Amino acid sequence: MSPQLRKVEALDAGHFVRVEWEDGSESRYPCVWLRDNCQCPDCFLRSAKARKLLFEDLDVDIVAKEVTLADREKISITWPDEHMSEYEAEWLKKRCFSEKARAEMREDLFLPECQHWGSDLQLPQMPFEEIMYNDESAYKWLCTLKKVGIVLLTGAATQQGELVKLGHRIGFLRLTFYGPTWQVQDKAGANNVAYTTGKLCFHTDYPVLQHPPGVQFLHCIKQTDAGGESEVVDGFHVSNKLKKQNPEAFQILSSTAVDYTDVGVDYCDFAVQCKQRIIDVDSRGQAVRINYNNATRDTVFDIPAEKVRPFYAALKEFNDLLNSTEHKFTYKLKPGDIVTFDNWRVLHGRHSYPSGSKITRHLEGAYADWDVVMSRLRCLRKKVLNRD
Ligand code: OGA
Ligand code: NM2
Ligand code: ZN
Ligand code: ZN
Repeated sequence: MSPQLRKVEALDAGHFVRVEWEDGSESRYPCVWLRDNCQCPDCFLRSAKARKLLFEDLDVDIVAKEVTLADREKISITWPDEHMSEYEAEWLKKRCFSEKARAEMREDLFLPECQHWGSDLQLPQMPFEEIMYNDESAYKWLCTLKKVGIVLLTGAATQQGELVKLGHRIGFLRLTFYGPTWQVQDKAGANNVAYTTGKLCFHTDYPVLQHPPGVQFLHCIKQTDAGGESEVVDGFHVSNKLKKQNPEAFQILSSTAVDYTDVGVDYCDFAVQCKQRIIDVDSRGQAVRINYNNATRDTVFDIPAEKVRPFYAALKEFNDLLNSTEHKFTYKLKPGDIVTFDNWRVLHGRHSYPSGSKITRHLEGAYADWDVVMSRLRCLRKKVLNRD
């Protein structure tokens, strides 16, 4: 049932419109915002769900000339130039400016809920088949990926190409200099430390890119008997721990711009450089992205010499916390497994494995952007919950 209106009035010399709802609650809307968001065909292009009104044509001091309750489900406003706007109750209710309504809308749009974990992680698992063909399952996969940061998909074929299919399922994959998908295996003259049999300590992929891939997929095609285990750790959880345990180290890692470099040839030749803070924080100091790959951290370090040792000390603290048994979770991929994880949050590593003349281990990898993944999540939600 759509919310019902009881009353509407102009306030503050016409700068605000106040509506009263059937349940006695009220909402206040600034007139400049109402005029800006007029839904008439002159102001709004319905087919694109986008504003036609030019900002040049918006009077930011506008006041309502007349406000009326058209019926219980609509208000109308006449503006000083006689332009008329109508707003539906349901549309208004969703856009209420109260703290509570805005928090609800924020949650709906961005699913900010984040469940932290340590070595107690119950690695969420779903059959690959199911998420490929069932929308409810795919929706659940992406919700869990957002909330927990990692989901293991099982039962994929043990050949290349499954990640391209997964890419089509969400929309499209993120192309990088390592190709549309890439083969993690021991390579002669490896152009990346990942393409050796060596241990990879906890890292996020590709901090050398200004906008590192938000989501990573690793599909196990072949797994070695000895070694090659995977490790993951919740970078947001560990960042919180660091902030409590050593606020100064946290401050250093969340403010120092670290140089990253990646030079070589793969999909095409490349010479990438970037500065990133190892712990990216939002305006409230909450970690929102970890940018840490020790292999691609540049030898060039563009900070004053006296700040170098304190930086290393801070990074050592963080690295130690990442590796504490309390925080890390170890598992081993089986052929047909696809681990999908939040590359902005979850750091991953792998144990070394014996090298030899034969390829004993092969993962296919791919990236996606969070924009694409969240877009698919919202579209699936609309489909499975039958709503907008
Ligand atoms: C990588 C990586 C993990 C593995 O290729 O960046 O982290 O298990 N690989 O080989
Ligand atoms: N690979 C796996 O930051 C990085 O270099 C991560 C990327 C080679 C595509 C590794
Ligand atoms: Zn209009
Ligand atoms: Zn990696």
